[in-house]
Amino acid sequence: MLIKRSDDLTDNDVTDYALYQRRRDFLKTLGGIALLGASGLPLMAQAKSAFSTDEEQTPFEDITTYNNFYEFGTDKGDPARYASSLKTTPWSVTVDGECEKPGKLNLEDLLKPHSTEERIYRLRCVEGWSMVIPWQGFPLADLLKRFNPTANAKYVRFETLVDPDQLPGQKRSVLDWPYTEGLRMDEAMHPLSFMATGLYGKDLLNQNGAPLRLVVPWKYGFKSIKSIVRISFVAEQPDTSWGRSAPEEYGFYSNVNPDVDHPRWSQRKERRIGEFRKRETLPFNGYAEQVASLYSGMDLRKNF
Ligand SMILES: Nc1nc2c(c(=O)[nH]1)N[C@H]1C(S)=C(S)[C@@H](COP(=O)(O)O)O[C@H]1N2
Ligand SMILES: [Mo]
Repeated sequence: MLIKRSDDLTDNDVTDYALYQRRRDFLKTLGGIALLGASGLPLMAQAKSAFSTDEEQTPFEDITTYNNFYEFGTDKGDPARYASSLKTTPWSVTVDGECEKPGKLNLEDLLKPHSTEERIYRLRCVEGWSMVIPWQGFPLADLLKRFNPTANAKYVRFETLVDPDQLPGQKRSVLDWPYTEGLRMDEAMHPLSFMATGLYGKDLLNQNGAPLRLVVPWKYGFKSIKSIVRISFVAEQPDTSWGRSAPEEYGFYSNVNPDVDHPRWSQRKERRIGEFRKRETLPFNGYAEQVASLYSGMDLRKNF
């Protein structure tokens, strides 16, 4: 990562995590928290994305050790423990289906036209916990547009790598591999939908879905598919791994919705990792103002 002088910093710059931590510790000593933005950068240097929250960020340690990535096992610690077996270089992504310029791109070519920006998003897992994660990446729409989707492209389907040697959890049938997910075209093109390549100013660790993962902050976390190798424009609503495993529990839309219980638990509240008391879960995970209009006229109990 480029080292820049502080007067060169733009809103796209983020502090290296180690630096961030040192600044935090320094501030704790000073008791000078108010001088800083949530990321630890001096406020002067920080024109934060309008899409970012200024809620307290979950520590790097928690974001990288408390994970769901069933390709490495079902315990929260399994991804951090076993993810070193995933080889992310070389990496390529196939983009195909209803578009004028399909292709298989190596990661460098896929990323080249995009400058990265920071998005500090809430992540709400369907299990009832949440985090605040400072991602780096670029809008999904900017990537999709490069392939000229046709008028037949009504949905986008995403697929994670299949390789049981690198992803040992795939030797078991806890889910139907490959892990797949999908978005309706307008959801995919929404400015909040994000392709992440890093967090806390560092490249993504494997347990968080390196080298490229989706982030859709108004939907339950399982929509944010990791380690993507294929993106397909499709005419029909694609099925999803979680939908195939339990269709009555995991709908296609899976918008965060405190009014629609999971069949086995309430979705009214959530535990923000690091906090003791539970907090209220917000409709669309707090992004209603930006995304509720995508669903006008839809019955969100039926389309859960
Ligand atoms: N390929 C793949 N993507 C996945 C998962 C998974 O098991 N496999 N788990 C999902 C779930 S349930 C959540 S909550 C988020 C967790 O992302 P994080 O570990 O980076 O916080 O990843 C999602 N993406
Ligand atoms: Mo999740």
